[in-house]
Order: sequence, then structure tokens, then C-alpha cells
Amino acid sequence: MKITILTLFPEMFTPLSESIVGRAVKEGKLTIDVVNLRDYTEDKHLKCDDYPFGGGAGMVMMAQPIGSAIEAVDPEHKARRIYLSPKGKTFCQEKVFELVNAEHLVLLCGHYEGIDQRAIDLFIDEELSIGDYVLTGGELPAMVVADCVARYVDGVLSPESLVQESFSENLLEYPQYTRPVEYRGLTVPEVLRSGNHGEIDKWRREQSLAVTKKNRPDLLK
Ligand code: 4GT
Repeated sequence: MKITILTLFPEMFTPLSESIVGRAVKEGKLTIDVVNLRDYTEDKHLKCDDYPFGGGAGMVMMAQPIGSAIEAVDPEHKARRIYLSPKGKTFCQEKVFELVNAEHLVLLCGHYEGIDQRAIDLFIDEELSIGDYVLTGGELPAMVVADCVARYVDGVLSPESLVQESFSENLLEYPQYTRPVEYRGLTVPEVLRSGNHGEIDKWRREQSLAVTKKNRPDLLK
């Protein structure tokens, strides 16, 4: 799998070279290319934004650098081209399972007041939002999508870590504990130290159900 990220702020993606995703990239399990849109502008001052037609605050990213960059990274339109935007359909785990089957994802990040609508109409397959709030740019959402998808690329996580999740579909995770047994007067529930795996599974299911009822009752409907 290859993920190409198009952005005016490539330095924002250094976190992707850390931790689990960073290791997967180093081991060649997936490729993440971060491409600077500014490298594709035809403007002699390397400008990538301009004033909005119709007036209003802020700047709008021009269609030309976006179009040229997308055509350079995906000339035959084989990739799924995604624009991260608060106007998009809400990103969810089901979408992760769909995207992980793609050979190539192109993630376009907007900044300022957004991008010229013609860049969306001409070059984008779908718009995705990571939730109902506004950010200064699409870079964090692109990292969210890249991280979620990377976890399901073969060999990135152990199969056991992923199986556990699919069992607990539509339920939130049960609480986890590690050593020591006692920390500041709070002890690890006895059942988890019993070695009785039937009882442990039962306890975890009950805890999952309880936390889902409390925090996300919508998931149970
Ligand atoms: C929120 C989201 C997103 C923004 C989201 C274009 C200019 C959009 C700023 C950008 N805010 N992008 N993808 N909820 N802001 O996913």
C-alpha cells in the first residue's frame, strides 16, 4: 500500500516516522510519500493561494498546483483520491476496512479557507471529515486516516491485536491493567489475576457493555 499526502506543510507529518507506523514504513510494509504542493505551482512567486471570488475573509488554495500535483502522483487515476474536509462524509472504522484494500491512497490537505471547488470537482473521488469540528488544516485529519489504515496493512500489527477488536464490534474496549498489582491504593481486579479465562472473558464483555452504555449508548441501538 502507498499513501501519498499532498500538503503545503510537509513538516507537519514528522509524527508518521515515529512509533508503529514509523516502524512499518522503515520495514517497507507501506510507503508514505509527503508531497509539497508548492513544488507544483506555476506561479513565478510560488504562490498557491489567492483571494476568494465573491469576497470574504481569508485565502483559498488555487486549483492549478493541486491539479498538477495530483496528475503527477497519480497520472492514470488508479488511486483513491480523498480530500479531508469538514464537509465530507464522517470517517469511521467501516471506511478504514474499505480503504485498506486500495493499492494507493492520495490524501489532499486544505489550509486557510479551503480549496477552489474546481480542484474537488476535477480531481477528487471523495471528501472525508474526521468529526464535527473545524481545524486550521486537513493535515491532522490526513494523519488520522493514514494511521487508521496503516494498522490494517499486513504485518504492521500482530493478528491477535486486530482479532480482539473485531470480536468486540460496536462495543467499546474493556479496561486494561498492567503491573504493579497495587498503585496508590487501587488494585487490579482479582478476576484478571485468576487465570480463569472463561471468567476473564465474561468480565471483559460485561465491562465493555457497561462503558458503552455509559459513554456511547448510540452504539447499542
Ligand atoms: C476540520 C476537518 C478537516 C478542516 C475535519 C480546509 C481548510 C479544511 C481548513 C481545513 N477542519 N479540515 N478535514 N473535521 N479544516 O475533518
